[in-house]
Parts: sequence; C-alpha cells; structure tokens
Amino acid sequence: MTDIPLPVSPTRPLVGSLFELDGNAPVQSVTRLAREHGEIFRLPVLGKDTIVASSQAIVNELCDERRFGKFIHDALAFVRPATGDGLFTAHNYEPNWALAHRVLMPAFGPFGIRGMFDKMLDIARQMFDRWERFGPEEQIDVADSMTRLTLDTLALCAFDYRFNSFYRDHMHPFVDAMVGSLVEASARQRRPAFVTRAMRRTRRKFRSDIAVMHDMADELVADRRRKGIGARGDLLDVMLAGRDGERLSDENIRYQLVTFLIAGHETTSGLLSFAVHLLLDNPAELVRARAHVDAVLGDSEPTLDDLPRLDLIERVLMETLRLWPTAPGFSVTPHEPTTIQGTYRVEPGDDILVLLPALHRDPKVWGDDAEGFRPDRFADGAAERLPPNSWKPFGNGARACIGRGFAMQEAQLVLAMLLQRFDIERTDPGYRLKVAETLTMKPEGLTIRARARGTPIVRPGTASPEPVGAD
Ligand code: HEM
Ligand code: LEH
Repeated sequence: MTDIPLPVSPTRPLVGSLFELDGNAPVQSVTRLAREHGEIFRLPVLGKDTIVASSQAIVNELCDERRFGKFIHDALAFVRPATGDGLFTAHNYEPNWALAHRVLMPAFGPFGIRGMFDKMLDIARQMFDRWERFGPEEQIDVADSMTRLTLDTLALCAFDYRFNSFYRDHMHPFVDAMVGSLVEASARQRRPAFVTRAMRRTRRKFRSDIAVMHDMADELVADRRRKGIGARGDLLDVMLAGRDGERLSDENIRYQLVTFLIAGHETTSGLLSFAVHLLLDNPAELVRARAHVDAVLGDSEPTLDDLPRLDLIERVLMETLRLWPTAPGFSVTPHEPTTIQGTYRVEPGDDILVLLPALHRDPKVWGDDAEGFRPDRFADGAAERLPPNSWKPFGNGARACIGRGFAMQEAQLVLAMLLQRFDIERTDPGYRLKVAETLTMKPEGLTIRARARGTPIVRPGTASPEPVGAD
C-alpha cells in the first residue's frame, strides 16, 4: 500500500496547501498542481483533505458506481443554503434526490427537449437580431451576450417566463445575486469558519443574495398558481402537479427552481463562449465549421430535423468541453474501504475530486497534442474507440447532468446560427485567454465584432426570405 502523495511536503501547519491556490482561479491552480504532482495527490486545505484525481486510468475506476458514488464536495456544500436538497446538491441518501429525479427526468429526455426547440429558437433570434442591428463596428462581449441568451432560454423553456435580458441594459438582478453567492460559497472553502463568522457584512450579503434567488423562485411559483397549473406541461407544471401521484414539497420546489436557474444557464453560456474563442484561435476550423453549416442549412434557418446533420458543430462543442469543461470537476467517495490502482487506500467519506481540465488532457489518451483544438478527435467512431471514461464533462452515472441534452441542443442551434449569419473577428487581435471562475469557468474579456454575412435567411413558414443583411 502506498500513501497518496502530497503536493507540498511537509505541508504548512493548519493551512496545508492553502497558499498554493489562487482564490480567483482555484481550479486552474489545482490543475497546475496536478501537472506537477501527477495523476493522484492529496491536497490538505484548512484541515480537510481533497484527493485530486486526473488520469483516465484512475477516473475509470472512480466511475464504477458499484464502488463509488457522488460526494458533496465543499464547493457544493457551501451552495446548499441556496439549493438545499435540490437535484445538484442533494446527498445520494436524501430521499428528495430519487423522488425529484423520477419526477423530472422525462421532461429532460429526448421527447421533452425536442418540444423546447421553438423556444430556444425564439431567444437565439433575439440575440442575433440584436447583433445585426448593432452593426459590424459594435464591440460584443461574448460571455455577457451568451449569459443573457442561456438564462432567457432556460427560463422560457422550463418556466415559460421571459427575463427579456436582450431588452435591458443590465442583466436581471438574479444574475448578480447568483454570481455573488457562488463566489462567496467558493471563497468559504479557503477561509476558516471562524473568519467567515466574523465577517458580518459578507454573511449578510450572502444571505441577501440567496433571498433574491429564493424570491425569484417564489414569484415564479406564485405567477404559475395565478395563471393555472397544468396547461403548459413544462418543468414548473411537472413540479407543481407531480407525476404518477408523486409530488415535491413546496420547499423542495423552491430549491429545484434555484438549481435550474443556476445550473441551467451558467455552464452552457461558458461552453458557447469558449467555442467562439477556440474557433477564432483556429481559423481553419472556423472556416470548416462555417462551410459545414452552409452545406447543411443553405439559407434556411435551422429546424429540429437539421440538428443530427450538424454533426461537425456537435464535435466542435465536444472538443470545446474537452479543453474547457465549464463545470470543471465532480467528487466521488467509495461505498466501502478500497484501494485505487491496487495501491492507494481510500475510505467512505474521502473527497475524491475528478479534475476535468487535467483528465481531458491526459497524454495517454489524447496524445502529445492534447492542448490542440481538433474536433475530429470525436469524428465518426473515433469517440467510441477512446478509453472508457476519458471524456466526462457531464459527470457520471445516476448523478450525471440531467440537462445534457438540453444544453447540447441549445448550444448546437446557437453556434450553427452564429456561423450561418455572421463573420466574426476579435476586437483585440492580441487577446490572450483569461478564464474567470465562479465555480464554473468562462472566458473573460473576450469581445468580438460580428458582421452580418448578408445572406437572406429563410424562416420556416415565411413565404419569402427575410433580408438579414447589414442595415
Ligand atoms: C449535474 C455539467 C448543463 C442541470 C451536472 C454534473 C456536471 C454537469 C459535471 C455532475 C455534477 C456532480 O457530479 O457533482 C454540465 C455542463 C453543462 C450542463 C458542462 C453545459 C454545458 C446543465 C443544464 C441543466 C443542468 C442546461 C438544466 C437545465 C444539472 C443538474 C444536475 C447536473 C440538475 C444534478 C443532477 C443530479 O445529480 O441528479 N452537470 N451541466 N446542467 N446538471 Fe449540469
Ligand atoms: O477547486 C476546487 N475546490 C477548491 C480546492 C479544493 C481542491 C481543495 C477551491 O479552492 O475552490 C474544486 C472545484 C470543483 C468545482 C465543481 C464545480 C461544479 C460546477 C457545476 C455547476 C452546476 N451545474 C451547472 C450545470 N450543471 C451543473
């Protein structure tokens, strides 16, 4: 039996490896440590150990659900005042996880998300029509635009609610409250509890950010009760009406609403922003992706039936998630004491973090050009030949992402429309990627100019092409 190695040996008393972590970029710090210290190491911070795992060989074992299950890592535990036993932050043993999973799964299955396509298109049109009206000189903040898009899409599809983010200067207060609370939840991992207790203003702000999110959730429920439950069949209806005699409590519905509002947009907006960044960094892939979209769509706006044929766009998104998994990790723990690789002893309750940016660059799987952006890694059949569990941006098993199909459908539609309608370039040709972390990851300061390509796009149901060239 071998001890799991420590990154700094001997570690500092009490704080452990705390000073190795950049508070604004903790995941990027841990990823650097993983490059130095290898496929598994123990990171002690403020008296708690996290075991960081980042090779396919090890993660492949950790994804065996007979041996390991989801662990609520501190990053998630500190979000629980907002999301409680909602799907994402529930412990496996909490009965509301299985109940909510049963009730909500069908809405996120293939049939459920196909029914959301028109609403996704509605919001995507709003964003791109706005870009067009801006004209080719306007500086577009990509992450800002994509966040408005994904928040509005989630709220419209799941709750039939319009944030109308493209009709306001400032984003909805929910977004500020969410970012504020996620940043504070993350900071609490690197701050002794007694310090947090002494920070009264910070605690008050955390509570008020959470209250803003809970009020938003309560308002959505009240609005639906006023308008009537059941007619729409969306997520909110499913939660309020229940399924097959099973119903969630009011408190749990509030937690699920906040969970979906947070989880349903942050990561997809990061995915779309990184995809734009990577395509701009790889002009040959950009040209290829655009030619593919033109060949599949011509001058017609995408329909649901076009999506399976936009396979290169799907591969661009998969390769983007490989390099920049916007939800950068998930934790597991063993059901029984066991050894990993027949070598490292772990016990139930140990926090074993699957560090996705490192896993997704494992040279044994991805080769010497693991850092390169090559969507064809996922070309027909190639993905199936990868070693198992080498690409895990949506987590694992029963606790994998319930919104995977929703996110991919939305991102595929939006990226295809972007390439069909615009030529894009950076406003700053010297832009160097800076990744912002708020639990999830996003490119910061990425701004583009978008010039309408001038092709008239035919919208389904319209007799003649609607001119969408520059005004
Ligand atoms: C879970 C990633 C989009 C809702 C997860 C997990 C990951 C993930 C890695 C597992 C977390 C863990 O094991 O601790 C992503 C990525 C997305 C995305 C990369 C977009 C590119 C979405 C969307 C929704 C959503 C659009 C909702 C509409 C959830 C929920 C869970 C979850 C509710 C918890 C599922 C459960 O434990 O039952 N996601 N997600 N996600 N995600 Fe996502
Ligand atoms: O870096 C991390 N944690 C610590 C350091 C630790 C290793 C001791 C720190 O200082 O921050 C690990 C961070 C793990 C991140 C988990 C991110 C999960 C984000 C998912 C968002 C929710 N979502 C969205 C869509 N679907 C789910």
